[in-house]
Amino acid sequence: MYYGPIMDQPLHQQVNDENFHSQEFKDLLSSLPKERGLAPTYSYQYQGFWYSPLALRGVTNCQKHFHPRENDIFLVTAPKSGTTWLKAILYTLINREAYPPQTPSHPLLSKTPHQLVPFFETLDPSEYDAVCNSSDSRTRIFATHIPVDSLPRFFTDDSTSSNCKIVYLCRDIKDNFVSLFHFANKVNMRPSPISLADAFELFCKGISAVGPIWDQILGYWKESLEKPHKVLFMRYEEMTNEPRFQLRRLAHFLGKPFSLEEENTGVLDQIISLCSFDTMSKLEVNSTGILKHGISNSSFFRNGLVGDGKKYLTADMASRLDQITEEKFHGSGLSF
Ligand code: PPS
Repeated sequence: MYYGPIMDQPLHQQVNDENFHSQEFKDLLSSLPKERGLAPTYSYQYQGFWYSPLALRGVTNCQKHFHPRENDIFLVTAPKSGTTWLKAILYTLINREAYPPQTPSHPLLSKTPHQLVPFFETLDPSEYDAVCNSSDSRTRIFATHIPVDSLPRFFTDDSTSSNCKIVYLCRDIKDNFVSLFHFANKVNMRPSPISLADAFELFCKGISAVGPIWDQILGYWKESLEKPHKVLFMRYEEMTNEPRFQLRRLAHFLGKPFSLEEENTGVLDQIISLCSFDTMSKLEVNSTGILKHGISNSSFFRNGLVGDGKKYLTADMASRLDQITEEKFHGSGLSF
């Protein structure tokens, strides 16, 4: 049965389409707790996290059908924490020999980061093998929001021959929530706009894209401490404040450290500049057109500022988020 994307329908219609999901998946949905969340349809709770049907389909497909290649790279993020940015950076970093960042025909100038590095959640299993976004055929780069405990074991299991690496990126919770709120209304996730107050309540209860966000972050934080060779934990704010240091760290983790020559000829700065918010958001490919699920390319670029969340939240909202964050991360060594 066909249950891939239906190209000429917007996302909120696709997920309601009878032919979109297999019977097996529909049976799974009907067995799960459900709530009204940010998505146009119900959100479903699966293995402790809340998903739209589309995202959940990506998780279950990954669990059942994904077979890794030797050096696959998974970029995992909490939604709206800088995925688009790190997709661009990872792609440029991995392919810098084939496509030096200053080349006028660089793929990032004509394709969006989401086209070059697909989200698992938007792929049909039949498409996994066709992903070819690295000059090394043993490596593919995927992105996903799947929590660590819901990933197939081979991602983090040391006993397998797989050398898969996970790059995890998160962001200040207040900025993350505000970015998600704007995105939800911009892409009409619901038939009518959601208020900041309603979105906030859902977010605090964890009923948001792959929420509770704290649990998703904490899972990868712990995994990165236990298996630093498998999981690299990154933060949006650190990428903003010290991009060169973070880029070196990322390149080293992926086994592609910068050579002295690359350092001396400014390759790091060229990657940073090519993938910057300013450059990316002004490219025609990112400011026009829509992705296959009906989301406009421009909706992934708002302002890319650190600390922007505070402008939108009341003092009570900010302190409630801070309090939840403190309680959830207490004793973990992780703080925001
Ligand atoms: S998604 O839907 O999960 O893929 O969205 P995601 O890309 O994670 O988050 C979107 C936010 O990231 C900002 N953004 C960037 N910041 C810095 N540099 C670059 N190149 C970049 N591209 C996107 C984007 O503006 C969103 O943040 P806000 O705070 O809403 O501006």
